[in-house]
Amino acid sequence: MSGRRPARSLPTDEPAVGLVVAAHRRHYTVALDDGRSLDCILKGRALTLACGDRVHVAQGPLGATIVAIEPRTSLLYRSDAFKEKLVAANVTQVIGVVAPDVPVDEHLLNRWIIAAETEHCRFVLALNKSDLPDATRFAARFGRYRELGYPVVSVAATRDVEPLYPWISRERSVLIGQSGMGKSTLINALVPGAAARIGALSEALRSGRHTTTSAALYRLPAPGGWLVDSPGMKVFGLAHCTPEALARGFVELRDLIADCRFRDCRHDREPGCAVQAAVHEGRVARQRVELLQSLLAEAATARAPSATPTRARRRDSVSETD
Ligand SMILES: Nc1nc2c(ncn2[C@@H]2O[C@H](COP(=O)(O)OP(=O)(O)OP(=O)(O)O)[C@@H](O)[C@H]2O)c(=O)[nH]1
Ligand SMILES: [Mg+2]
Ligand SMILES: [Zn+2]
Repeated sequence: MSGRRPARSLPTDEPAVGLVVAAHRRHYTVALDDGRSLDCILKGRALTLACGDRVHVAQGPLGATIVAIEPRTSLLYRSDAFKEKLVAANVTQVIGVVAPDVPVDEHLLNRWIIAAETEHCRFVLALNKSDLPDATRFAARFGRYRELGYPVVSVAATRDVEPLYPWISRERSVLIGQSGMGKSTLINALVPGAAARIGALSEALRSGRHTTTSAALYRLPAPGGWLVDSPGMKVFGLAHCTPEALARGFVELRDLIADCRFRDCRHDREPGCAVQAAVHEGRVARQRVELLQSLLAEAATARAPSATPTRARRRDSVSETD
């Protein structure tokens, strides 16, 4: 993002191709393949973009306008019955960031994992602020994610981010997490020249705190690699996921679910439920199964006729007002 000469208009009428590097509501910054950076608008409400989207830009009457979007390999987004919030497009990896000095909402963490699995992205859990005194005890809490097969990486954004390098260098990643976990501080440590604004939690009532308000993409030195910084999120609705997709997001339950007697088993009290049998035998964590049940119930409510909006769900880029 940084170091580019901002240009407000294109010299020719030829559409130019580039990468969305900043998204705030319907305004986007596009890094063109020729090296220039352009502030763009998007006409109409049918389309919404996210950082990571490849777009075509043309000069319109209102300035540089995004006229086309290239097909996406992935789209990380969250949704409830009424709206969708795009987080990042074309990512290969989702990095969840947690830290010992902010209460971690583990249900939220599991939702990021499901969102990543649904889009066939790798999920990595970064335990940040490993310099804090209770970091070892904190890390012990997350051993079960490693057991599920997810890399768990301890780092300190303010001291040593080296453990993350092997995971990010050639990937297209998005950092996701609750506010104050240190996502922007990690970006500044990982990306040469990045100047993401960070917030100090110690300030009284958080006034004047530089919380991230919209997503931004930072290129990495290795060709094709980049990182997206996203605003802290308190909720991550998965209303767009089918019951099957939600269940597939639980890696340890995939094979079990195939053995349930009923195809539409809710894994609650149904006879012949292989998931409940595994819970009773201590082979899978009850907490994860409870989360799956609550997600299935939530998805059913979002799909219920009374909850269905008369218009299609509104689509937006993530921002501070979420
Ligand atoms: N001790 C310590 N503090 C850190 C570390 N990383 C970040 N911080 C501090 O944590 C606070 C929040 O950091 P940010 O990078 O703004 O957090 P964020 O996740 O981007 O927050 P939002 O933008 O609100 O989502 C700041 O005061 C940072 O200095 C770390 O590794 N160790
Ligand atoms: Mg931030
Ligand atoms: Zn079942």
